[in-house]
Amino acid sequence: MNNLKKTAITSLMFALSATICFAAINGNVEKSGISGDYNQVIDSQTQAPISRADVTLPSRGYKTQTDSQGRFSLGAKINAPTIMSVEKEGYKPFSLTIDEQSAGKPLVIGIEKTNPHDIIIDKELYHIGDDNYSERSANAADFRIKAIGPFYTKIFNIKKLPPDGDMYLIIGSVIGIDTKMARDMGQSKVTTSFAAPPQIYFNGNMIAELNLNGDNQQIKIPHSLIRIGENQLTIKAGKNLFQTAYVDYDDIEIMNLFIESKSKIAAE
Ligand SMILES: [Ca+2]
Repeated sequence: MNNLKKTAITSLMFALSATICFAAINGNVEKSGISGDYNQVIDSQTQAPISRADVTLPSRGYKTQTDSQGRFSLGAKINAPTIMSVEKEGYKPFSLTIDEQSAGKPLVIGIEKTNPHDIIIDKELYHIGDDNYSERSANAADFRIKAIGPFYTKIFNIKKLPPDGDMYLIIGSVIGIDTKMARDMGQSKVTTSFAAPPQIYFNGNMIAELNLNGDNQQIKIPHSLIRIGENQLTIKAGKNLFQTAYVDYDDIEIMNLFIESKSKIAAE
């Protein structure tokens, strides 16, 4: 139980750090003297512009590429939280939840090169749930992609353990969580009910509950659960705790699942 509490607090901290990070992204913006405002993708280490990166709004079916200066524009009007993805070979999958306000300003997005120990589990956007949701939910005003059902599961390979470090599951972006905490934080506008948090299972063991929406949520994977060879990740939607007549799963969208290894010294 104590662990769950800790996870909730950790999630909260990550949500807060995601907010700070987001502000930094916006704060990083430089204006072009010639062509006015534009969005740009850069290498987070060298600050060099990245050309031909794929920028997508998967739920809108929108896709573009950065130009030779790493610049791109979003062709869609954003009026509710929407997951934007940036993909480039050799770099970690990146996603960011944007809304009307953040999409209205130029974004400078720094992406990071992959490390040899990184394991990409899935780069697709998934809608988990039952397609029955309130318009006031903490999701895009309308989920455009059909739900895959109340859970997501995937088997993937781990070839070797990092020499000295812990493995973290990274969830690139998640929107639509309508827990009490999400409501209290102002993420969800649902006033009449709330849902149990989505649960994350690693090889059949629950390792975390997600109480908040946000980008780059990190969950430590207990060493004892990791196998060399096949491993299974499962994400189960939470249930609406106020619907007793039938089971109503909390509809969420989730994107970019991968595993990063971090040195123990750096993590503590
Ligand atoms: Ca539902």
